[in-house]
Order: sequence, then C-alpha cells, then structure tokens
Amino acid sequence: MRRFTPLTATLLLAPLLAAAAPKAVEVDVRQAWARPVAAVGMNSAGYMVLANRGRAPITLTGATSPLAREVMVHRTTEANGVSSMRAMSQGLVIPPGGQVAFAPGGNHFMVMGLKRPLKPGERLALTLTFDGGRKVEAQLAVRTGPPQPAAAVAPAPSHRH
Ligand SMILES: [Cu+2]
Repeated sequence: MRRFTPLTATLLLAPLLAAAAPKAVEVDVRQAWARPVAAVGMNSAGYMVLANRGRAPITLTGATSPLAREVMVHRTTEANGVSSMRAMSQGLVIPPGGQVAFAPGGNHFMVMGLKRPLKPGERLALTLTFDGGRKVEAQLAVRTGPPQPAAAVAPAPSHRH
C-alpha cells in the first residue's frame, strides 16, 4: 500500500499554491517624474518609461495615487495644429521585450485633484494596475520638466499634460 506522506502532500500542493499567488509583473519603471503643482486641487502629469522584460504582452489598465482624487492614462495627439487628448480606455499594451514611453506631448498619467501641493524634490507615489489586477508601485520624482507645447495647454489652462 502506498502511504500518503506529508512530503507527497507538499509536492502535490505546490503547483496549486503557485497558481493562487499573485504573479509578479515583469515591468520595469524607468525615468519616472511628475510636474510640481502649486496648490491643492490642481492636476499634475506623470511621465516614465515602462519596459516589459517578460515574454508576453502586458496591458496597463490604470493607475491610482494616495495623493490624487483620480489618475487617468491619457494620450495627447496633434492633428492640423490642434492638440487633443483622450483616455486610453482599452488599456495600453507593452509588447514583450519592448517599452512604452510616457513623455510630454504623448502618453501621460493625468494626476487629477492633488490633495496637497507637490514641490520639486518630493516624490509622488503611483500604483500602476496591469491586466489580471497585478500592481506595480512607482515613485515619481517631482521636478519641473520641459515646457509644454503651446498647443497642448491652450484648450484647458488648468489641465497640464
Ligand atoms: Cu491629460
């Protein structure tokens, strides 16, 4: 008769436990920074490079911050000299081995309704959410960046992206 030893039980359970644990996101956050804001309630914009070091596409689905009312993933586009931006409601796919840049005039994290001012030299924490509910914490260095393209700020002066 075959005995069911504790060791056997452990070996049988191991794959189940591995499947239940949240999978790490194979994403590196690089060059993360955010624009300072002078007053409570204002918006900031966050920028970074997200690099996928895994073998499968990873989709960024959203972000939150303890210091903001809401964080949205936006893309600024310019057509016929008019700048506009839209929410990336379908998420943003980072291809395996590839990277996606968030930079002024392009993709950005719209950090809305700051609960306190952000001064240069401080850090802004963002929690990035990926497909499957996986999360990555990002620390954005607060600093002044390159000036906005004039067209980008024209439609909504308080809406800095
Ligand atoms: Cu925006």
